[in-house]
Amino acid sequence: MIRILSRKFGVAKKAVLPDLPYDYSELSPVLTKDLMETHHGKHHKKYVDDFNMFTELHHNAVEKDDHSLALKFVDKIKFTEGGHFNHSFLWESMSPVNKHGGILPDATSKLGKALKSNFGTTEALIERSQDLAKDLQGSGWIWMAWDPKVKSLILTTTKNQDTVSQLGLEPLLNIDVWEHAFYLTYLNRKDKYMQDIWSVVNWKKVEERFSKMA
Ligand code: MN3
Repeated sequence: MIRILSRKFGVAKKAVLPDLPYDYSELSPVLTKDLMETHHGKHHKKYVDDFNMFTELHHNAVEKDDHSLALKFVDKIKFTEGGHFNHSFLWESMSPVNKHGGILPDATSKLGKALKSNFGTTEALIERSQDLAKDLQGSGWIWMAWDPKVKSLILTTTKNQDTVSQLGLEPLLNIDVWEHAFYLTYLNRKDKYMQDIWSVVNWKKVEERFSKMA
C-alpha cells in the first residue's frame, strides 16, 4: 500500500501518533500519568517518527534503484511499524476503571462462551498470561488472538515489536511487557503489573473486535 501511494504521490503516507481515548491520568493508579505521558508521548512517538524516517529513506533508495541501500531499512521499518501498530492497538485495548475498564464480558455472550471453552475461567486466562510474561525473556508482548485456521482463541507472546498478524492470527487484546510499559510504576515487579493490568482491560473493545471474527 505504501509503495503504491509512494509511486502515485511521490512521497510515502506518513504515520501519525493517535490521540489516547482517555486522559493520561485516567488509568491511574495502575498506569500513572507520568508513565502514560512517557509511554505515549515519547516511546510511541519515537516509533512513529522513526517509521516515517525509515520509510522515506527506503523510498528514496528505491527511487534511485539502490536496492542494496533500501534493504538496510527493511528490518527497521518492520520494527518501527510493529511498534506503531502494537501501541495504537494497546491504547484501544485499555479503558479507565470508571469507564467499564476490567469489566468481563457476559458469560452468555459470544466472547464469554469462547473464553470459557478455550481457557476454562478468566482466572485461568489471567494466570496463563502471568506465566507467559514470566517466561518472556527481554522485551515483548502478550496477546490474546483468534486463530482462524482452527477457529479458537489463543494466548501467546511475540518478541520485540513483532505482531501476531505476522503469525497468521487476528489480534484481539495485547499487553505490553516491555520494561518501559511498567517500570516507572512497578520497578522490577512485572508479576504485580501483570495482575493489575487486567483491571483496565477494555473488554468492550475486545468483544467488538471478536464480533468480526468468523
Ligand atoms: Mn510500549
